Amino acid sequence: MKQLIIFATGNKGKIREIRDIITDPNTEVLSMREAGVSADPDENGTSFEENALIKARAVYDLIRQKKEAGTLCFDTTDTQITVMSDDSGLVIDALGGEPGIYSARYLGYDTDYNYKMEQIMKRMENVPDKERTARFVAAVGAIFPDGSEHVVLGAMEGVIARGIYGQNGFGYDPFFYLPEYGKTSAEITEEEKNAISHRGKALRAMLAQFEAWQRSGEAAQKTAAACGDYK
Ligand code: ITT
Repeated sequence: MKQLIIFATGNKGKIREIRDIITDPNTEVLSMREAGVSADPDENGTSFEENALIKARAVYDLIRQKKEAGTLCFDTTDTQITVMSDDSGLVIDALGGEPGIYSARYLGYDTDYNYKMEQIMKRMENVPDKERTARFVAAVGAIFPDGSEHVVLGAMEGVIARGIYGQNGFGYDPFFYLPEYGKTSAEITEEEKNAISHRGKALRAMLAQFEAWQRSGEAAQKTAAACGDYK
């Protein structure tokens, strides 16, 4: 059975990282647009976990409706579909956790990230180095092929720098300093970032849960077959 993961995101930076993290050759990853659906639900949850599930449910419902109507734009023969989502953000201790779940919307969704980072650095001008701690947090939500809902969290610790450095990554990476690398997360390679990132950790934990779910399904099938034999 082939595995198809439809990722409920419109963020190209996220999808690029997700594709690099999910390396199983039996698993195909499609963004929601590639799967022919576009959901933009109100992210009105109060936590990363709630918002991740809101996004996953919205895409799951659209896929189910299209499947029932026979209008899916991809072949589902011998394929199990899982919908996953990522709700993530930057949590800065000296700002009481801001921008947190509002990271994408902070100072306006379409506002240039250099401007957003400059404004945050201004607000933190007088914050001493040892109090500039922050973390990227990602909640990966998933709806497995049986409709069950799952969510896991990952975090990457760092420090808010006093300048903008590097071209890799996306969003707030250029001012997120990783002391163990002596670089920002926009200066390390994508491979290095995926190995330590909030998204990498949460996604790998979710894939492990998915594998456990698959194994329990196979075990249940074997038990049913054995009971059938007994009858
Ligand atoms: P989707 O909802 O379509 O997935 P989004 O960009 O709106 O895309 P979020 O609501 O989860 O996603 O907001 C996450 C924001 O947090 C993202 O836009 C960045 O500003 C920031 N962010 C999250 N992970 C990041 C990372 O690895 N590097 C830099 N910034 C990150």
